[in-house]
Amino acid sequence: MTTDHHSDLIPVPCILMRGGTSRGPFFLESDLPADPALRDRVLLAAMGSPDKRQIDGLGGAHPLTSKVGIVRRSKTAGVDLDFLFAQLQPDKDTVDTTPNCGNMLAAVLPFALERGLLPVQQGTTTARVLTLNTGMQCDVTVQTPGGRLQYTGDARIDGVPGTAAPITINFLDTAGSVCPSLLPTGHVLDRVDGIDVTLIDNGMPMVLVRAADMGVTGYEGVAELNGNAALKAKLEALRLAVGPLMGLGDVTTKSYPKMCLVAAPRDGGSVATRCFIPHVCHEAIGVLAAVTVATACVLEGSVTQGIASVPAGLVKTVSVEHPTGEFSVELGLDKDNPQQVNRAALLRTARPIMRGEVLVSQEIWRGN
Ligand code: NQM
Repeated sequence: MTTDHHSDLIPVPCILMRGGTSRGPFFLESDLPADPALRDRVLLAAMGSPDKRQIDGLGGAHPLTSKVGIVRRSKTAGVDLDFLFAQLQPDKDTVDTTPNCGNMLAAVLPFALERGLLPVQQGTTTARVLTLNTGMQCDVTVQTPGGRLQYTGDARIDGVPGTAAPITINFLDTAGSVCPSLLPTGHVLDRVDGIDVTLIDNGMPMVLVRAADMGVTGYEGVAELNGNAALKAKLEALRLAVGPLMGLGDVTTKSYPKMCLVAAPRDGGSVATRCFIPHVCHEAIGVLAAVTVATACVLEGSVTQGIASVPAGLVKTVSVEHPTGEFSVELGLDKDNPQQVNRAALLRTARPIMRGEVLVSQEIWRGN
């Protein structure tokens, strides 16, 4: 344990990173307590949870800014980095390390290079990252001209102002990340309490439902949807009903499955979405949520059939519309079985916002 010369608080080194449309502190695993229960209490204190405003910590009073990344050099052959993602909530004392987060994942390699876990290459630097939450691997490439990390650039992702250097992520194996398989019920379409749903996990456990079947258009703004208590109650009832069907058990206190309203595209994309993660409407869409929605769009008979408009070909870009723009996912389909998605590639940006130490009380650090 490091003691602080200035005060009775414990300094824990971290870098506050934006990863895609999410933000949170990144830690080296070795800078946090090894015991998971103690580690989680330290993370809650660092983020200021539980408290709606997270006034006593780094959290940004929203699930998308209540995220934490923990990184180490990988212990797995052929893999460079291990990433453990932790989802906290502003007003709850939960630390969920079950699902992955593709947005925070985009910040893993920049953080690792910042902290010297891997050497920076000339031109670009690519690393294989294993997400410990889901056992999933991906290749991430960042811009490193002249052997130096470059964060500025021309890449634009909806949901983040301005432009930045591109970070590409190639997912290698996403099917059944938390659920037992891609389609945990064995069906592309299920009917639950009289509502058609597609229960699917290609990187994120998701429940896809037609917006019209929930009494909305699917083009409403985030504030309007967040203010629709009747819709939220219906979605939550559906979520609790499908949890066991998806092999997820009782999901009452879980941050998954995510609920996604789908509608016909309106802005030249492939499908329109409004995602609840799971109780607050996402300003955009999660990375693996977008991969999962895009996958449903190529499966014959899913709830997106007759709604989604997907280009032909074995390599296709599916443009997932969301409240603040669109998210393009490139899918590679199996040539012998075009109903099978073999790989997914996408673009993100990320950057460090602040390097430093987050301070937590000694009582919490010592587990008193
Ligand atoms: O689906 C939000 C986000 C996410 C998750 C959420 C994510 C993903 O946008 O891969 O990125 O679904 O809670 O950060």
